[in-house]
Amino acid sequence: MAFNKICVIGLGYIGLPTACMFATHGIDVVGMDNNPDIIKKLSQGDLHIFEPGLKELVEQATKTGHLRISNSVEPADAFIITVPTPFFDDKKADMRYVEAASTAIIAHLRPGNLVILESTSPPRTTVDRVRPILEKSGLVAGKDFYLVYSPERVLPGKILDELIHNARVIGGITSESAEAGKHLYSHFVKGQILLTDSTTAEMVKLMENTTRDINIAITNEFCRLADRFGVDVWEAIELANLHPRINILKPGIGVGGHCISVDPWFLVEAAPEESPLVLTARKVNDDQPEFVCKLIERDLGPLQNLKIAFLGLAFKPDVDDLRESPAVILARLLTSKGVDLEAYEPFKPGAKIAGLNIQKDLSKCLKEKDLIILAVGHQQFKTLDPLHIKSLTKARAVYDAVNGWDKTSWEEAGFKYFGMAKN
Ligand code: SAJ
Repeated sequence: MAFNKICVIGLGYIGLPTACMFATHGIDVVGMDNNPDIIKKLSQGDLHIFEPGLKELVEQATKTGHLRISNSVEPADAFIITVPTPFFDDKKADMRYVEAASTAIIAHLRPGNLVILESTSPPRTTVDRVRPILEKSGLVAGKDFYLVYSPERVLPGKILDELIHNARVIGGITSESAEAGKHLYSHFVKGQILLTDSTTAEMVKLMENTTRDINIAITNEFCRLADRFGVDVWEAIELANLHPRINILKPGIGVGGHCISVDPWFLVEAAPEESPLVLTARKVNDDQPEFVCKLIERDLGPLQNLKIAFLGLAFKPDVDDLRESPAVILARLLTSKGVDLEAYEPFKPGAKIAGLNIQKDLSKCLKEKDLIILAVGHQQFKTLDPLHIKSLTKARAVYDAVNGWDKTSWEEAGFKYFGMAKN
């Protein structure tokens, strides 16, 4: 089976790097997205997202002549669906993008084609939702064309390296489908390629992200307990982690992004009776911004009319993604308390978020303030020099919600330092 041309549907954080990987490994790739702004930007050589090394990779892929950007699906040997799977307000999976992408393939599907779903999806999506749509073509999945679920498992911030080196799970609806998937991904994947069925592969992905969510929930709960008992949670975690079988994660202001804060809901929706722990972890992590807001209020007194410089809006350090960001939720909570809050996000200075004041310039953001809150541990925030910051602001207090700053240095520079569950 030869894959001379593939069509990647959805050019976001996963689709764009994946399309480029194939193009730089000699396969003709049509990268398709139906967002005109994305198409326009990419066609001009600009990127709509930030990921280390991605701009260079897109340039490299474009130079090879193997990558073409388009606003429609085209006939190909393989189709890869990398569209978002968000949730609705009631936390039920919104599968409209996956269904639309599958529908767009129908007219182009030919015998011998391979269709791969990479988007994180509820269990049985491939067999129960994608398969019937594709079979409207008159072709039978597993007989006339191959159908695979292969989860993306790359970490934002390390996507390019992990795409190549992570183990890749390939779930076929038949073993021939899985083999076809293996054949395609072998073009660039250097990690192990492991074959299974599509529903197992869907579960693998959901289990990974749910485990991480639960591990973060317990550390956030430890943070609340440590605060209650006057314990420095960061010190306690460091000591506990010296145990050979313990690895407690870092507490924070909550869990965000488009993956870990979303995917566990797919299990809760599909089987609520079997997933009480998953649901509880979700609730703990979703409540964390509220908990942090209460701590700030307790430590700083009434917040009304306080002028705050709020550093960071991304869902985690050193990424530009603001989706489901707990920093945005915390900033909104503080604003709702009557705080005069101005936020600064270096990875998306031009971001516009309803109800939030966003300043494009760090110095201007710091200028006439009473308090500085460190909400995201971006490297460029962690390395700020307290003495230099002192010269830029009249604020003399900092609240470090992510244990990103050295208490002594800030105190020596003349700031009152408050840290979440930190002595
Ligand atoms: N977080 C903490 N404490 C920690 C680690 C993370 O509060 O110790 C928070 C982060 O600040 C962030 C959230 O959790 O708000 C998620 O961050 P993350 O770095 O744990 O994960 P993501 O969402 O960037 O990427 C995850 C990864 N999954 C796992 O590590 C199991 C990645 O491998 C997946 O490919 C990705 O989800 C995805 O696309 O599903």
